[in-house]
Amino acid sequence: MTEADWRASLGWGPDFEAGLAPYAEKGLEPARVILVYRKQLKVLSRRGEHWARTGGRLLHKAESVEDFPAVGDWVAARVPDAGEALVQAVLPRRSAVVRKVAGHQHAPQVIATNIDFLLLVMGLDMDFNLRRLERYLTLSWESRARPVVVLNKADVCDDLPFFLDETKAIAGEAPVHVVSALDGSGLDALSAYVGFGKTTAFLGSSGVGKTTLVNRLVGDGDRLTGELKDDGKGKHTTTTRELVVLPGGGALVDNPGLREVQLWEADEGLSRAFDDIEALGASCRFNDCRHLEEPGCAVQAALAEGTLADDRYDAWQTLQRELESRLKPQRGAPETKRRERVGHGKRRS
Ligand SMILES: Nc1nc2c(ncn2[C@@H]2O[C@H](COP(=O)(O)OP(=O)(O)OP(=O)(O)O)[C@@H](O)[C@H]2O)c(=O)[nH]1
Ligand SMILES: [Mg+2]
Ligand SMILES: [Zn+2]
Repeated sequence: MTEADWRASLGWGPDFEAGLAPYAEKGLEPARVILVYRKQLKVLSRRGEHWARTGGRLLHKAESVEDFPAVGDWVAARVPDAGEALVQAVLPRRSAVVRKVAGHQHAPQVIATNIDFLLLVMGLDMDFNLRRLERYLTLSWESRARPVVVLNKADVCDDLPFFLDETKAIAGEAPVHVVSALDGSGLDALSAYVGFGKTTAFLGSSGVGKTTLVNRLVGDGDRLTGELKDDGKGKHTTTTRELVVLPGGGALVDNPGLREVQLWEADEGLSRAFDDIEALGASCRFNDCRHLEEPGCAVQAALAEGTLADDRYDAWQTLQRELESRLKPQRGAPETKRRERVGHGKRRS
């Protein structure tokens, strides 16, 4: 494989080329972060895997933990023949999946970057939860990766049409696939999201079958990605997030199950995940309508008519409030201002 083919197989493009240019002049080469373990990184260069550390300049320039290298990043690195590589810069990201760390108002966690497709895996068993899926979709749209909903464990579900309809009703533009990682049904459809030049990440609660799916898609039955931990009940739980390169090109990122998905920033994400409410909002009388009690609110009208489901609206409001309360710089003041503005917005022409 040529250097160019190697890069292309992992999704390299003109955007990264441009990002690398100033560093290439200094003799740095591109590498992709495949593992982050505390302060240590593992990167993949054309010449193989290397342990790496983050250069002081990068750490110094970083304004938040979001700027630190994360799994999936393309970086400019000095890669010696032996010993640790040194990561000097993170190249601008195509996408970044970021959530808020539970219990910390100001702590983002970058789950993975430069993801093309984010496979949101939900089990067609007790795991099924549309409100949680809405969170995942919001996070996905905000990340700029394209979400794909995967309903797994079709083999244990006795009413597939019902669950499929319910899911499609909230999935918006995201495609929905029903599969069974156990018996292999439906998996062919997922091959469109995996392979040469693509990076595909799997997100979902613990036990939904992410690792089983990854193994199926890698096509090597015994290959378990990441580090697996026996939880004592004979179950294997993924504990490490790792980017795995497929034999034919492309990369997969398996993830430990998320217990909670709290949103970090999701303005755009919320609009896209709730494109039905967004579309209705275009007909509200005021263009800054908050869809609460304003006169001429198309969202409230749809609720009254029953064309918009109450629980869908409630879910949107919950996420909206969650984001607002996080973004609020000081308690009190901004809320008052916003309330004053309600109903006094510009009238649509
Ligand atoms: N019935 C059924 N069981 C499945 C299917 N896919 C996975 N499982 C089982 O579900 C359990 C959990 O699967 P994993 O692949 O480890 O789940 P995971 O999402 O990687 O879980 P974490 O690593 O903890 O996040 C295992 O016992 C799998 O055999 C499926 O399609 N049908
Ligand atoms: Mg797993
Ligand atoms: Zn409105």
